[in-house]
Amino acid sequence: MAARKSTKKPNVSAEELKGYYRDMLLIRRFEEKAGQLYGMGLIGGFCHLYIGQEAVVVGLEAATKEGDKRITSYRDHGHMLACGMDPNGVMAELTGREGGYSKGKGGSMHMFSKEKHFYGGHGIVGAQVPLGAGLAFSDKYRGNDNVTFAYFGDGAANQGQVYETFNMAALWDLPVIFVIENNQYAMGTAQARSTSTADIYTRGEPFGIPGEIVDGMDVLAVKAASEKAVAHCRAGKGPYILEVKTYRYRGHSMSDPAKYRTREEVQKMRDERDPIEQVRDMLLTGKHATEDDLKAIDKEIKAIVNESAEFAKTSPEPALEELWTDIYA
Ligand SMILES: Cc1ncc(C[n+]2csc(CCOP(=O)(O)OP(=O)(O)O)c2C)c(N)n1
Ligand SMILES: [Mg+2]
Repeated sequence: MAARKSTKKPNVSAEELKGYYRDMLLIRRFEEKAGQLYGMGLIGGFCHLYIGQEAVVVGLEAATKEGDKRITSYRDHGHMLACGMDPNGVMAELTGREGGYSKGKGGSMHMFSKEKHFYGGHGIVGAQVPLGAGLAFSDKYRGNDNVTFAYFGDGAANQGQVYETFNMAALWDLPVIFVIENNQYAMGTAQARSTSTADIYTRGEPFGIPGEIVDGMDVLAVKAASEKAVAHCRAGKGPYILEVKTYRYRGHSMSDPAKYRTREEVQKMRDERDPIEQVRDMLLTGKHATEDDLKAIDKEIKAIVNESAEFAKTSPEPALEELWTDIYA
């Protein structure tokens, strides 16, 4: 991989580039705050942070329109923020409060937004993939040109249901983009120890599903790939696979001792490939923004994240009667 400092020219406007910087920074700072609240005991249960992977969702969302859908795994806070869900509602769900997206009853892995077409938040590895194809089926059935983004990890790519889904999606030309967020690890297992193929997207070939590898640390590369995949799906040509190579800086979850990789490996990625720093460099070296402009964005994000933490601490716990609502039986 190339070193971070590059002379690459953005093929987007300065405003767009600043927007991506802002959106990625929101996810980074939000996740750092969630990590702090977890450390303080204010968040319980599982909590999987997205730090390092921000360019994936921000780049993919850059090619979406109203009506498009997204569904993902338990590492989901970034996806929610990137599609425009309210940081207050997400953080308050993490702390299990009434103001959370699931009224405090779902937690980190179980949040949804009908308004933003965000369908969770799924703790069973790979389970969201067939559900994603189902969402795409509903749009095809209705005859609109909406696209569904079904995100899953490199580890999830070894689940059998993924290939049952590939078959149906290809057979019925479903408008679904399978996004493999390849962060190189599934819990403590490196890709090479669990996965027979080096490039996972090639597993779409037997089903006739086209795909490609994308540099997931480069938000503009992700955006370009997203535009291509979206155009393919909207044109009725069926599913598409994007294998986005990325990296998570933090442990698998908050309880990960991280003994399976070296500190140096993580530090090298941070120093040379950080997605936010890359855009920051591009903005400053290309004179698309000044240090002061970026400081103003940093300040705005800090205020949003602090407010979400305050809301998440002060929103009341759900009332006891809520035990009997939003349940099947
Ligand atoms: C069906 C199932 N098997 C195992 C687990 C335990 N588990 C949770 S996350 C995970 C690793 C998944 O890794 P990957 O798909 O690469 O996603 P990442 O955590 O890297 O985002 C495993 C094995 C589970 N939740 N569900
Ligand atoms: Mg992974």
